[in-house]
Amino acid sequence: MEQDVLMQNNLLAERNRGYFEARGILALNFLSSPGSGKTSLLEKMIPLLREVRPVSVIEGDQQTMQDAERIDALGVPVVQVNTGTGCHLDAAMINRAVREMDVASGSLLCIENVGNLVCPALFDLGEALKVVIISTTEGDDKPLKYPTMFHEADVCILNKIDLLPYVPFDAAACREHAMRVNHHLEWFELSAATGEGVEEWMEWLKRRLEQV
Ligand SMILES: Nc1nc2c(ncn2[C@@H]2O[C@H](COP(=O)(O)OP(=O)(O)OP(=O)(O)O)[C@@H](O)[C@H]2O)c(=O)[nH]1
Ligand SMILES: [Mg+2]
Repeated sequence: MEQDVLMQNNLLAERNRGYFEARGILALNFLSSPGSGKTSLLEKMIPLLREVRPVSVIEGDQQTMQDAERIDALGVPVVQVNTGTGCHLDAAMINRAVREMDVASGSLLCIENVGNLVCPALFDLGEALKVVIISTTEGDDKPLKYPTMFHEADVCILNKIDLLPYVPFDAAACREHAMRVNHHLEWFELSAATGEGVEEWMEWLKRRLEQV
C-alpha cells in the first residue's frame, strides 16, 4: 500500500518536473520542523529575488491561510494548500496549485512544505532542489535523529544564528552531523530575522537560477 502511494506520487512528480523544466521554472521545496523560519526566510528572500526573476509561492500547512497572507503582502502570486490531517504536500497538490496560479516561465517557484522533519522527505514534488532548514533552537543532533530528511536534501540552511549567544547549540557540530548524513549538502548559516548571512545564500541561488 505504502509502496503504491509513493509510486503514484513519483509518477506525477516526474510530470511536474517535466513541466517545470520545459518552462524554465526553478522549483524549490522548503522543508523543516514547525517554526524553523521557512516563511520568515521567504519574506526576506522575495524582495531580493524579484528584481532578478518573477517569484511565486505555494504554501503548505495543515490549516489556516496565515502563511499565504504573509506572502500575499509582498505582492507575489501565492496559493495556500491546506492538507487537513495530512502531514506533507504531495505531487498532486502541487499539480493542482500550479494550474490555479500564474507561474511565469523562467521564474522561481518556492514551495513551503508542511512543518515536519519526517514525512515530507518521502514525497517528491517535482522540485529541482530540496532545501532543509534547521534552527538554532532545535538542537544540533537533529540531522542524526532525522537522517532521511538531511539525506534527501540538496541544501541545508541553519537559521536563527542571531540566537547562538543564548542557546546551547554547536553550529560546527550540527554541520558535521549533517555532512555525515549527506556530504553533498550545500551549507548556509543565516538569520532570517536580522538578514545576516542571507546574501551568501542569495548569491548561490542566483547562480543556480542562471543555469536554468
Ligand atoms: N530570532 C529569530 N527568530 C526567527 C528567525 N526566523 C524566524 N524566526 C521566528 O520564528 C518563528 C517562526 O517563524 P516562521 O517563519 O513562521 O516559521 P515556519 O517554519 O514558516 O513555521 P511553520 O510554517 O508553522 O512550520 C516566528 O516567531 C519568527 O519570527 C531568526 O532568524 N531569528
Ligand atoms: Mg510557515
